[in-house]
Amino acid sequence: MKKLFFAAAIVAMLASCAPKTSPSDELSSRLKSAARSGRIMYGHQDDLMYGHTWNTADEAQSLFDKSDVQMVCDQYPAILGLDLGGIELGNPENLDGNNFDAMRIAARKHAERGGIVTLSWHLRNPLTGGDAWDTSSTETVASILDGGSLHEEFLVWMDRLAEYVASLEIPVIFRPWHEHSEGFFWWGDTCCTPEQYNALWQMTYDYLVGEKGLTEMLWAISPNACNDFADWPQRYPGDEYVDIIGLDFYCFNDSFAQNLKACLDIQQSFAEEHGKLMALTETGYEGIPDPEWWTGTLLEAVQDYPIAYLLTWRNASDRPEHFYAPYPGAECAEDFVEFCKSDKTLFINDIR
Ligand code: BMA
Repeated sequence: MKKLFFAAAIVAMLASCAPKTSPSDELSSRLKSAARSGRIMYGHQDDLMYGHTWNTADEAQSLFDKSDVQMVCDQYPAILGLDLGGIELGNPENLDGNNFDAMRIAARKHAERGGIVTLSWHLRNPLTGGDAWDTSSTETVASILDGGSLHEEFLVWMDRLAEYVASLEIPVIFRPWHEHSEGFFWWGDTCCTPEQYNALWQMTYDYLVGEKGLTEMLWAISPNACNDFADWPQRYPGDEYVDIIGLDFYCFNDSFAQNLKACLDIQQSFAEEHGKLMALTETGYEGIPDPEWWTGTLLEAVQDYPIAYLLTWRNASDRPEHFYAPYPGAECAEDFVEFCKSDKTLFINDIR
């Protein structure tokens, strides 16, 4: 009996000395093993919130089990993308009309099913009062940095975001300040210097992780396209602030696959050089006019890269032409089923 007790005590001691794995370490391992396996996790923005012809906002109480993707291929995406735009003001809904409480339920449901959640943030322009696309001032970033006139106000914006993210109680991939290699947003390359951009990212990280204790997030950075990708290491806050090197790259014409591969080559070198994961953080072809786009173009372009996940944008329920994933009856649905069955992709059942 005594011997047994000692053996149990030694096992317990050894277990307590073993390095602890945090939820975000586990998340990172899941992404790494996908990248190593040569299979890419598929993700869809707002997948459980609404689809081409439906919206959970119209339901009295949603179970968040409906999904355009799931209706087409019988599997939920591995990755669910959600956007926090509006949380900074304390709004009840995000910029695309998703109720934040409903988003919390959807995010948890997705995680319970074995999926992974990624959060982007199309936040308002704190200086002009405009939206994320309001690039009318080159002073916005400077105004919220330490010493800027709106710094304290911006801390309140981050407090609201932090409270919401903590309330999800799941590890997430956080992807702020995206597409900064172009001038789309007030934090883009036409609105701030590389030094200001890097300071913005570092401040966000230090505040959310250091002050607010949000340690269970992986941080993804994602320039848009990359004709000038050679420049983008300058708009990079440093290895200690980033876990995933992303890329946002959409299809507009026939040169998509070729141009995407050229970008992925550069992205892969950068990710390897910095020892980071690689992801295609936003992609898609609005309205998917090519019925064989999924296997014929997208998969063909990405399959030889160690990409952990790719995420296609949303199927807006109020804009019939604005969809990036199939829905029942869509012309590309059959091809998407092939994409889902391919041994190069991972959906939710493949990752749990
Ligand atoms: C864009 C469009 C917009 C949307 C924004 C943020 O690409 O889908 O309608 O508001 O993303 O989700």
